[in-house]
Amino acid sequence: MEGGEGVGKSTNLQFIQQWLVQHQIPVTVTREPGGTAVAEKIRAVLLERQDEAISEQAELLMMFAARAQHLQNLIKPALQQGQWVLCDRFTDATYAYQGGGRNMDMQTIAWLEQMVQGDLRPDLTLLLDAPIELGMQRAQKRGALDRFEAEQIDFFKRVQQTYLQRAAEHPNRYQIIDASLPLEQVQAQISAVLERLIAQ
Ligand code: Z5A
Repeated sequence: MEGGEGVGKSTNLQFIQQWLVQHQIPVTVTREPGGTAVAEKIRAVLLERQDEAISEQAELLMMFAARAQHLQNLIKPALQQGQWVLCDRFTDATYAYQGGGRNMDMQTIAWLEQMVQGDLRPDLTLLLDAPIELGMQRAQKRGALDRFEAEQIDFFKRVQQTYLQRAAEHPNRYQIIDASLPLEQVQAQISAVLERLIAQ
């Protein structure tokens, strides 16, 4: 599950989890950065607003350090047990935020992706897309902003553009969901995608 901030990833993740359980599909729900005890500690460092500036390189490497822990200790074991893994953000977020948002080199990200993941990629990426201002309004209702949420609007525009570009480059894996609509209509779009997926 991917998208800018406040587009409804957490809300719809719960909806997908319930949908899969109703269809008797075993599922592990998780998130990035995070998902294991060590990866959650890295998440805390990444999101906290602190006095010492975090360099872009350190941020990128911490994303992949957390991902390596997550893959080894949670995602791969779950897949081996036959579970579906439903993840709130994954490596497309690194392309979008570090590559697009921070203008870091996409080839370096691709190299790290290959090193950490080998050939493992998501089967399906749902991109929840909504106007940036709408997502920010929804997210701001929750109170204090984290280190990413405190970025300027141009940063989020680059993030959104990169997501849309990646969706165009990987049309078989990506499904774009119009997340600006009322929740029932967002969830109807998601259900239709899931119906098609399990019918394959
Ligand atoms: N990050 C990165 O830079 N590189 C990486 O590789 C990875 C991550 C993996 C943490 O992400 C940060 O890490 C993230 C990118 C970076 N930073 N940002 N920004 P996160 O996923 O934990 O944080 P987030 O993107 O800010 O997610 P969020 O703010 O929790 O938003 P959300 O999960 O998409 O939204 P929500 O909580 O489900 O919904 C927000 C509110 O809107 C809530 O009150 C809902 O009830 C409401 N809502 C949801 N849908 C609707 C509709 N359709 N209508 C009306 N209201 C709605």
